This record gives sequence, C-alpha cells and structure tokens, in this order.
Amino acid sequence: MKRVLLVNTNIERAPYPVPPLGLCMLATVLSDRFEVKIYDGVFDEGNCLVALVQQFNPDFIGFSIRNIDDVVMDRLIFYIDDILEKFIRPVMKITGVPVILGGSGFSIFPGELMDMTGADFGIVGEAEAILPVLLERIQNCQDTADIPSVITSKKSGIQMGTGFSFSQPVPSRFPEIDRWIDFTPYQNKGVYSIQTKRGCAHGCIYCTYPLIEGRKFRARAPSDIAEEIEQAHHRLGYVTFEFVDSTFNDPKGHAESICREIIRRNLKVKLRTMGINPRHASDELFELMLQAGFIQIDATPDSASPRMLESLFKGFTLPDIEKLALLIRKYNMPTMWFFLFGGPGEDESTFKETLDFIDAFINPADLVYMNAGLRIYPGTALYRIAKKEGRIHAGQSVFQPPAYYYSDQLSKDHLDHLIRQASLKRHHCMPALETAPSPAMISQAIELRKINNLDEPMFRTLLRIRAKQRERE
Ligand code: B12
Repeated sequence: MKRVLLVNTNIERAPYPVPPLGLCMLATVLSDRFEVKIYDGVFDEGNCLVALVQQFNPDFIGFSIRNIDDVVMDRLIFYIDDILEKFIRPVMKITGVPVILGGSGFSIFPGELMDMTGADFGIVGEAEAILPVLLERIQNCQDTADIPSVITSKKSGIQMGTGFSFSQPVPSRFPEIDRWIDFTPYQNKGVYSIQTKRGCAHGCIYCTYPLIEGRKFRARAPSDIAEEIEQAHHRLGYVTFEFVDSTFNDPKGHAESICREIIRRNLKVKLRTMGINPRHASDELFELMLQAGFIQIDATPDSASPRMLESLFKGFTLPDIEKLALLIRKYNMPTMWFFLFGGPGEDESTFKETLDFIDAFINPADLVYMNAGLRIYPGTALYRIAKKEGRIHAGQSVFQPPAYYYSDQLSKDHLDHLIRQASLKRHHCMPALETAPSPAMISQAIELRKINNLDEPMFRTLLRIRAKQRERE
C-alpha cells in the first residue's frame, strides 16, 4: 500500500485551536486504498515533522493551508511565511515525492500559493472525490489535466471559480477526528467541529464561502449528524461541539431538524455555532436550540444600517436583525455579535444607525466585536467594485500585501476613531484589535468563575470584569 502523509500547517491557536476536520475527512476517504497519517501542526508547529517524514517515508504529501492572514487590518498577521519555513520547505528539502496543496485559504489564492511553494499539484475546494483520483493518476503516471479543481504547477495562475464542480453530495461518512489526531489538547481549550452542510446561497459582496464551497446548500441528513455527535460524545466525554457551516440555520428547517434529532436522542451535549441568519430566526428555532444544548451563538449581521445591509447584499433587513436580537434576549442566549464597518457607502450616519441598534437591542452582557475594513478577495463582488472604482488594477494580486476596502465617505482614521469612542462608552463593544484579553484578566475571570460557580461562556465573565473596571474608572 502506498503511503500518504497529510500535514495541517495551521499554528493559529486564537481565538481557540481548531481541529483539522477537512484533513480528517480526506484521511478517512483515502484510508481504503492508502496507508494514511496526519501530522497536526497546531501545537507542535512543525518541530517533529521532518522526523516523521523520515520515519513514515510517504509516497505523497498533502499540505493543508487554511489561513492566509488574520483579516484584521491593523494587525496583519501573514501566516504563509511560517507555513513555508516550518512545514513546506523543510519537507521539500528532504524528499522529492509529489506535494499536493489544498484547504480553504489555498482555494482562495491557488495560483499565488502554487508559485510560492513550488508544489506539484493543488486542489481547489473540497477534495474527498478528487484527491483519490489524483493520487491514482499520479501513481500510474497518467495525465491529470482533465480532473476538475486540480491545478498543476505548470497551470498555476488559474482563477478561482472556473471549471470547478460543487455538485457532489456531501459525504455521509464523517471522520472520528480523534482517530486521526491527538485530540487531548483540544479537549478543554478547543471544540469538536461538525459540518452539517456545504455551500452558501447568499451573496454577501466580500465573502469567499460560495467560492470555496459552492453556491448551493448541500445538506447532510440530520440523523447522520446527530449520530456523529452522539458517537464523539461517547468517546470523548466533555467537549463542546461547534458547527462550522457558513450559516447554521439555512436552508430553513435544517437546523430545526438537527436539534430535534439531538433532543430525540436525549444527548446531554454542549453546542455552539457561528452564523445565525436573522431572516430564518424564530421562537421555534431558539426553543429547539436551547433544548438541544446550545450554550452560545455568533450573530454576524455586519451592519444594522438599512443602507449598508443593501450595499453589502446581506439578504436580510433591519427588522430581521431586530427580531433576532429580541429572540436572543428573550431566551438569554449568550451571543457574540460581529459588525464590519467601512463597506461601500459607509458614512457617519450609517455607522450611527448600527450604534443605535446596538444600544437599543443588544444585551450588554453580550460581546460586540467591531471590525473595520473589508478584506478584498479575488472572485468576489467587492473585488469587482474595487476594480471599477480604481482601487485595484486589472490583474492585481490582493494576496500579499492584502487589499482592504474602506468607504470613500469615511476615512480609515475617522472610522477607527468612531469605533474607539464607541468602545470607550460601552464596556461590551470591542475594536477588533482588543479582543485578546490580558493574562491578568483571564486569571481574574477563572477565579471569579470558581468563586461564584459560574457556568457561562468565558466572554460573559470577561465582560463582567470589564464592566466593573469601567465603573471604577
Ligand atoms: C468555521 C470557520 C471558522 C471557525 C472555526 C471553528 C472550528 N471549530 O473549526 C472560527 C470562527 C473559530 C474561525 C476562526 C478563524 N478563521 Co475561519 N473559517 C471557518 C470556515 C467558515 C469553515 C472552515 C471549516 O471548518 N470548513 C469545513 C472543512 C470540512 O473544510 P476544510 O477544512 O476547508 O477542508 C476541505 C477542503 O478545504 C479540502 N482540503 C483541506 N485541506 C486539504 C489538504 C489537501 C492536500 C487537499 C488536496 C485538500 C484539502 O478538502 C477538505 C474536505 O473537503 C472558513 C470558510 C470556509 N467556508 O471554508 C473560514 C476561514 C477558513 N477562516 C478564515 C480566517 C481568516 C479565520 C481567522 C484567522 C479569523 C480571526 N482573525 O480570528 C480565525 C483562525 C482560527 C484558527 N485557530 O485557525 C479565512 C481564511 C482566509 C484568510 N484570509 O486567511 C476563511 C477562509 C474565511 C474567509 N475569510 O474567507 N473560522
């Protein structure tokens, strides 16, 4: 049996370490025909990788590239230098076996990453159906040019979105993540990731999700999802499950069915999710989520200005967001809210509309994350707008340095000032740069949780401390 080594190059551990679900999926699919190992770099950062390559002696090596940068304009962490230095170059120095790239970050910038790394092949988007075919062809020295989504080093420079097919059903067989990697370090600090569907049918102008996963929702059967959660819960005991879908409650009814299946099985699990679509939020959804075990959600409306919601093409309205906020308060669902300022047409009055919404509707016990500047990605409507407005020129790479969009009507400095002012007046509003709490604050929060036996999400405890600090100032 030929051997395949799959390498997770993600060393980002903030806001928490995330297990390499996609690589575990690929390992599961390949394991029928290959001997497969995963090297997980999250905690080891490449230190033992070369030794593993020497010992395992793989015939193929796949590198997963998830993050390119941190999307925080004033921090600008660029992950690729570390990925090259700690993972790809040391391995390519000691072996000449075919190197294949993939992952969500890679899928946004395939041409740039093929060029930078000198890899032999890349796969854009999901790879369960494609990777086995590619490996088979390479093994048999056959041509690979006709395999959709595959890029070879000679073909690099390919544009996202051309010739890729997202028509495959989502695999029903999902991996036991802890079978492939050491899950111990994730158990307390991290989460167990669950994907309930692929694709995103929304058209938010800046977003890459439809490009990475396709534009149609392709849902898994709720019984398969609940079964996966039940099995992982039995194996691991204490762990929080997190849904990694673009939006959890789309298409309408899917999230409700998943919750019902979890409730029917009487699973005593902790759940959280990102991406609740305000349009499809309802009493029924919240009641089911609470019963199923949700302890926390993210709400990501980006704006609460009617004009900006249209400009960003969010597909929902201010009344939809107000309804969501009321539901969150009614059911006291701990929530992290995310707003993104500076899109086309943002000005002081639209900024104020969002602030007014925050003041009127958001529970001050909940965190409001305020980010400024929209990362411009290739293949998105924002890229086309930026080009039309002459901010980027035809063919310009927005990979490194990353390009950001700021509205003409509100300069970056002024927007930063408005966000700073808003957060000074509101203890629960945080500029993107300040979201990492100090070690002293974390120790204080741990102490407070112990003394008061608090079982709330950590961000709520941290906000209590911040509110007290603000009262004293
Ligand atoms: C869920 C999610 C989160 C959750 C993670 C929760 C969790 N439990 O995992 C949260 C909110 C915490 C998060 C945080 C961040 N995220 Co995020 N996240 C996502 C999201 C929506 C899905 C990722 C996922 O799990 N997909 C499901 C799995 C099954 O798919 P997959 O891993 O991609 O694998 C498939 C393919 O990619 C491919 N593949 C994967 N590896 C390989 C390897 C080879 C060799 C091959 C051939 C194929 C292949 O096959 C797999 C199976 O089909 C993506 C966007 C997207 N739609 O992909 C953004 C995304 C990955 N995140 C992104 C970013 C930037 C971040 C943060 C850095 C943001 C920040 N400043 O905090 C952090 C980093 C966190 C960390 N520790 O790494 C960016 C990365 C692009 C960029 N600019 O760098 C993305 C693409 C969103 C975007 N802006 O476009 N994120």
